Amino acid sequence: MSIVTKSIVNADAEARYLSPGELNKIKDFVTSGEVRLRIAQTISESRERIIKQAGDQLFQKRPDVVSPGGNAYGEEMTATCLRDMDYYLRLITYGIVAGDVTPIEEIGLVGVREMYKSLGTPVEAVAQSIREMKDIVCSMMSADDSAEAGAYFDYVVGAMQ
Ligand SMILES: CCC1=C(C)/C(=C/C2=NC(=C\c3[nH]c(/C=C4\NC(=O)[C@H](C)[C@H]4CC)c(C)c3CCC(=O)O)/C(CCC(=O)O)=C2C)NC1=O
Repeated sequence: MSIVTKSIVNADAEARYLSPGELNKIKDFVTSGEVRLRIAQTISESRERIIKQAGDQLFQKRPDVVSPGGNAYGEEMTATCLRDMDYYLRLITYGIVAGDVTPIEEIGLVGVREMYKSLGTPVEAVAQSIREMKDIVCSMMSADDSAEAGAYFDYVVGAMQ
């Protein structure tokens, strides 16, 4: 739920007008809207390159995951690994557009550590892949935009630790 919908649901449950605090939060959300949409657009347009380059960086730093016995070893498993990176990058764009990490959390982070554990996927290497995507994304934009975007990547990394 966006901050707008959330505030309205809360206020209506108490049959009251939006409070000054709620209106201020909505104002921040609207003011930052243009920046957030620009970031989401940049990421969406460059998603293939971001994932490819971040994957190359990850496999250079963690050759074990693509070596025999590694979780992403073999063409099919490597493709599945890159697909997971694509999932997280997509969820991050949802968070950026919503100005809220809830969609990322609900779709991709609830029970994530247990899930990767059961798959034999080293979760810290998945977190590393998110860091690599962050570095590439941040190198594509201004310092202000990088700071805004970076927070959502950091959130995902934090949730995997
Ligand atoms: C949108 C929310 C969502 C997420 C997040 C998700 C993740 C997800 N990743 C999976 C597998 C996988 N995930 C990886 C990923 C990796 N292995 C590594 O060593 C690397 C570190 C890493 C890439 C960065 C691999 C290799 C598999 C296949 C594992 C296997 O089948 O043994 C699976 C098991 C089922 C399948 O293969 O599709 C799920 C459910 N699915 C979802 O619907």
